[in-house]
Order: sequence, then structure tokens, then C-alpha cells
Amino acid sequence: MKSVYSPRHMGHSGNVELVAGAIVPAFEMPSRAEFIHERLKETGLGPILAPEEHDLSTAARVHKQNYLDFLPTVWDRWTALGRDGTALPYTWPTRGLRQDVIPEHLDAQLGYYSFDAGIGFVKGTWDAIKSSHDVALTAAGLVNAGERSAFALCRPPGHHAGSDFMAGYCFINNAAVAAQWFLDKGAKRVSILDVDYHHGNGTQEIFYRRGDVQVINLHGDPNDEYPYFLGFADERGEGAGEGFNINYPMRHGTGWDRWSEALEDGCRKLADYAPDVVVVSLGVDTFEKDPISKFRLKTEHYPLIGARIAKLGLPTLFVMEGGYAVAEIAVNAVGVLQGFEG
Ligand code: SP5
Ligand code: ZN
Repeated sequence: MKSVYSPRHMGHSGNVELVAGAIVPAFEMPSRAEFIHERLKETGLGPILAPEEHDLSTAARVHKQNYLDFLPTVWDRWTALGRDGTALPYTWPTRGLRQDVIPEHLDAQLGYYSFDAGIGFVKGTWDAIKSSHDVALTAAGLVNAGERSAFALCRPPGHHAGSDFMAGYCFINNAAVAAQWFLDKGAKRVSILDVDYHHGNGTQEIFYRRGDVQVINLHGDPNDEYPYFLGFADERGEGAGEGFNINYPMRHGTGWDRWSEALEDGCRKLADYAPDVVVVSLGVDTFEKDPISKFRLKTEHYPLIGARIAKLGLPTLFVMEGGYAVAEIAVNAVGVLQGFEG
């Protein structure tokens, strides 16, 4: 399997996030992608390619233009206010506040375009976001050109980012952009299978009213877990999208037996939909030792995930999402890919 990787993710480093009342170094850090990159080389999974530049025209079909225009401005505007450190929001427009007016001040825009404080910007953040987007589309191009599969080693991840908001370490929704790109290249239907520990709320929101993208999510029950406000089993899509959004929320402590049943059911529904291509939002924060998650998958289970996805017999793009037990995520993420290869 070919992979796509860019060292430009590394400029997105040294940022902080708000966890349990404390500002701490962000769990989403450069070593995550570096460990996976090393593991790809070590295992000889296949060639590792550099991304080609892509413009944001496909991204603009799943994100709002004003949101895409905002992202590259954040760091320069933050420093123009005489600040350094990490650019983070501190106020959000909830019910009862104006949401129809796009505010002017950077602090207000940071809140307007996010729903949490897990999206810290530093100097290299926009360049990393853009490179991650390019990595996803370059890997999508490999699949479109006839490869059975490809791996987009995206960092930052994407699945919490919605049409006009960032959250949970995510800015551009790489998997959603890739799915849209496949459709624009002639695919009639695309399935997104999201196996990250957290619900892919952004992906769900983007495609909720559409029938051309099926979205299947296996994740921590929002009663227990971030993002809390979406990801319940009764969210099935609306209008043309009715029935094409499928959620498998699972409680803290879920292990392979229960999780793999959900994967099996999701894969059956995916096969029934008969998409032209599958995009896997590949998070490995389901791992028992993940520092921010509460499922109990073991290293031996990750190749089984890949093998089940391979059984679908469909062209497959793997897009990296979460996973935070830094050294082990590499073995687990590449384990999924090795299991796919058989
Ligand atoms: C892409 C992705 O996996 N994003 C995850 C964002 C999770 N943000 C909420 C983190 C809450 C951490 N709380 C656990 C405390 C650990 N001591
Ligand atoms: Zn996650």
C-alpha cells in the first residue's frame, strides 16, 4: 500500500489545550505522525510519497468559504494583538446570542468558528492544516488512479471539523474533502467508515442531508464522552440523507467483542449501500492504553479491523485521525493497514 506524508505537519507544535481545568500540552502532537512515518518505513508497507499541492475548491464544497478564508488569518491576527503562545477561543455563541452576525474581533471569530478549546493555533498551524488536506487528496488520487488502497498520514486530523467550525484538534475535514473529491471525479456513492474513538461529528454534520455519502461511526457514547452533543443512535440522517447516517455509540470500557460486533454490523450496512469507494477515518484511540480514551482494544485487534475492511472488496482510502499513546499508535495504525493487505 502506498502512503502519503508531509513533514510540514511539524510546524503545528508546542500548542496547548484545556483539559479538566488545566491548560496542558496538546495531546495531538507532532511525534504522533513521526512515529507512524517511522513505522511505515520499518515495516516496508510500501512507497511513501510526498503530497501534491491542491487548491481549496473541493474543500469549499464541504466547508463554508468564510470559514476557509478565516483559518489562514488566525496566527497573524493573534500576533498583531501583541500575543504569542497558542491562539485559543475563550467565548462561544450559545443559544440566546447572535449567530447571524459574523463578529469582527479575532477572539469572537475563534469562538464563532469552533465549539471547544482543542484547536490551538501556532505559527505553523495553517501550513500543517493545508499539508494535511493535500496529503488526503493526493492519497485519494492514488485510489482514483486504480490503487486498491492508499494511506493518507494526515496531521492535523479532521473528523470533528464541520462545515464552518473547528474542534477536537481538527480544522479541515480531510476525510469529507476526500469523499467529495471522489464524487466529483465520478463516484456515485461513497461510504465513510469512522473507527476513531470519538464520534466524527463534523463528518456527520457535513453529509447529514445527503444520500451520496453514507457515514458510519463507531465511537464512545456521547452520554460518556466528547463531543457529548452529537453521536446518538437516533441520528439517522435527514431528507435525502435519511437512513445514510449510522451511529454505534458504545459505553466506556468497551472491548473487542462488543466493538467488533458493531464493526461487523457497520460493514454489512456498508456493503448493502454498495459504494464505489470507502474512506476510513482511521483513529486508533480505541487502544486500551490511549491517554484520553476509554475503550479496551489491544494491539492484536488492529490487523483484524483492516482484514474486515478488506473483505468488503472495495477501493479504500485510509485517512489518519486520532490516537494518542504515541509510540503504540504507530504499531496499531500500521497494523490496520497490514491487516488490510492480508
Ligand atoms: C481527532 C480526535 O481524536 N480528537 C479528540 C478530541 C478530544 N478532545 C477532548 C479531550 C478530553 C480529554 N479528557 C481526558 C482527560 C485525560 N486525563
Ligand atoms: Zn479521537
